[in-house]
Amino acid sequence: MFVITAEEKGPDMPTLSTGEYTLVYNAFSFVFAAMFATFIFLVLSRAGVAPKYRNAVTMSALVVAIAGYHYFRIFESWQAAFVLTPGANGAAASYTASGSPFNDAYRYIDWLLTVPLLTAELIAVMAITGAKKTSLTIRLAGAAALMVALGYPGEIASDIGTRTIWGVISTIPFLYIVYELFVGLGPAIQQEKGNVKGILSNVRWLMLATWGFYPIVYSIPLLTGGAKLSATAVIAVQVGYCIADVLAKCGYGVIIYNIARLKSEGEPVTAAGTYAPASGD
Ligand SMILES: *C/C=C(C)/C=C/C=C(C)/C=C/C1=C(C)CCCC1(C)C
Repeated sequence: MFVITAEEKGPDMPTLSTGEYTLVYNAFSFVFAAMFATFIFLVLSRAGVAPKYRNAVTMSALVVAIAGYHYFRIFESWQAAFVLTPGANGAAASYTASGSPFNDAYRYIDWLLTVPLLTAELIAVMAITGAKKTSLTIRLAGAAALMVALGYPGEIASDIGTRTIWGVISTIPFLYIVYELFVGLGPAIQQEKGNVKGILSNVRWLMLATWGFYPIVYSIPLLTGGAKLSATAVIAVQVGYCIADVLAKCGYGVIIYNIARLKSEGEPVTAAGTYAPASGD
């Protein structure tokens, strides 16, 4: 027999109107579809880029596959966390907590895997090679994993003080990533040619804008009067993360693919019209 402690169970979910419940339900469903569709697109398009850029496209596909799986689990967890309860005396029905916890860990495990991959795919599509490439990848992916791990204790905490402290600590590796994107990657972006230079430069802004969205969403409970689990806070956090994930994973993945395709235009093509195999890169 398992005994579930209050700590493991987590705080109870608030009561939601059917409209509020359905909004989050539909958001999860939409994100699942977007991840699935992006995965198929990337897998089908991968052969259209030169072999040396295929790793970047593969990583994009892995990101949306991992996220799609987790969204499916999050979706199930959301359904299990609520029961439809008829309203008393003719009042509208509502969704009340079932007692089964809504599992926030799926999201963080997803980020732990996908966020380092997102940084690695940016480097994979750039003209950085050798030791420099390895060291940048390790530093950026390491900082990304650290940021996610440090945010988790705050996300599951039921008191605002704990949420604030871990949020602040997790912001340190986040700022380091921003620094590397804008300062560390600067020289490598300057070496790129034509269109690619402009797109890569813009990708950094896309990353800053979409990634910057997560700490804002994380802070919503701090702004809504400290009640972490008010209906408004729960809905805003879930829908907010959904929007950010579609932009930061699907949107970003398609842009990385486009960069790979543009850069492939300069690569040697065989008589059969396919790209020559990579020469030990
Ligand atoms: C696909 C998922 C992505 C790109 C997730 C990115 C997540 C972040 C940039 C999270 C950052 C956080 C902080 C900077 C402080 C508060 C805690 C976090 C983890 C939400």
